[in-house]
Amino acid sequence: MDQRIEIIRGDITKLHVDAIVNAANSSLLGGGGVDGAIHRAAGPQLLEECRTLLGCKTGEAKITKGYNLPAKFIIHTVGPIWQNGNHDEDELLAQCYKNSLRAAEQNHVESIAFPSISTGVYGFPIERASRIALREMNEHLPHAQTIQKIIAVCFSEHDYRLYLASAKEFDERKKI
Ligand code: AR6
Repeated sequence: MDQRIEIIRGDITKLHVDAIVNAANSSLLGGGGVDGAIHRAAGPQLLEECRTLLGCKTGEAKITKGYNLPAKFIIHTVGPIWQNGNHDEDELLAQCYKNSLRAAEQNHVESIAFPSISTGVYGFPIERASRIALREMNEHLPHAQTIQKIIAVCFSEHDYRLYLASAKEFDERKKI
C-alpha cells in the first residue's frame, strides 16, 4: 500500500482534511447514513448549494463547500446499488473513487477522506468494495498532482478490520 494511504476508524464529519467524500444518492438532497450525518454537521446551507447542482449520476462526483464542517470541501458521489454483481457495480464503484479524486485534484486538495461508499444502505459487499477502494487509491497516488494524503474512514470496528485485512492482502500480492 502507498504510504500516503491511512485507514482509520471514526466519524468522517469530524476530520480536519481539505475534502471529505459523501456517499450520496442521485438527488444530492440528503438521506440517511453518512449523507445524513454530513448534512447535519455541515448545516442547511449545504442543502441550498446541493439544490443548484441538479443531481448526480451513479459513478460521478460533484463538489460543494464544507460549510460548518472542519473540511473545506465535500465531494458528493453516488455509489451503485448492489444488485447481484452483474450490473457493472464494480466498475461504477471504481468510477466513484476516480471521479472524486479527479474533482479533488481540480480543487487543489491535499488531503481527502473517503467513507466506504455503497457498503451501507446500498448493500455492496464490504470486502469486495474495500479491495476496489484501496486499489483505486493506490493507482491514483503515483500520478497525483496535489493530493498527499488519502484517508479511508471506517465507521465500525468490523469494517475497520476488513479494510486492514484487504490492505494486508494487497501488500502480500505485491511481494509475489
Ligand atoms: N463517518 C464515516 N462513515 C460513516 C458515517 C460517518 N459519520 N456514517 C455512516 N458511515 P451509507 P451507501 C458508513 O449507507 O451505502 C444514504 O441514505 C456506513 O457505516 O451511508 O453508499 C444516501 O442518501 C457505511 O460503511 O451509504 C443514499 O440514499 C458507509 O458509511 C444511500 O444512503 C456507507 O453507508 C447511499 O448508500
